[in-house]
Amino acid sequence: ELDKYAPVPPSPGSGHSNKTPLVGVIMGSDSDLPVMLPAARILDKFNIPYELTIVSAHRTPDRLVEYARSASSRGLRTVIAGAGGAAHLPGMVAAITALPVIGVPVKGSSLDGVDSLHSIVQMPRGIPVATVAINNGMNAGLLAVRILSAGQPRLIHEMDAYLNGLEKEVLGKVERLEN
Ligand code: RP5
Repeated sequence: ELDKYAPVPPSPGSGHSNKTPLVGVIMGSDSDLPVMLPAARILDKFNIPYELTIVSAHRTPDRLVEYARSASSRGLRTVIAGAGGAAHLPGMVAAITALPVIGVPVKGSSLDGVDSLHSIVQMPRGIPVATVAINNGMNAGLLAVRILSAGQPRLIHEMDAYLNGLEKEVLGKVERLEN
């Protein structure tokens, strides 16, 4: 069953272990991959098992329904969905599964990604999609970690360490600039 959602391409990180995936990273097209890979890299960094695949809302509607319907029972805890243009993938997934869905607006060849941003962020009443900035797959990964960290001390601790790392990085730059 899980093989149907085999990752593309294989990740060098720990996310693609034999463990049951907790996060589904999906995208409308392989052309979205450069934007979505940073989400996968974050999940690797936090040792969170995930699956990564293509699900297109308009080109593979049956696959979309099957993916979203089975997501929770297969063990997923959250879904990150990226798409460009009239980006209905995250909203459709959120309509079918009760899991939290994070939408990544992908910048296409026109309208600078604002079309995708509006499509994802402007979900009507009742079906929320947590939307990150245009092309910001990394933040989608980080938000997924935060969602999973509720009640998980290991992840809270590692996220705190990550934030400390960001702070140190900036303070190091301040130091170099001022001295
Ligand atoms: C959307 O259309 C995809 O999410 C992608 O961002 C965009 C273009 O897809 P391709 O024409 O590159 O396959 O469905």
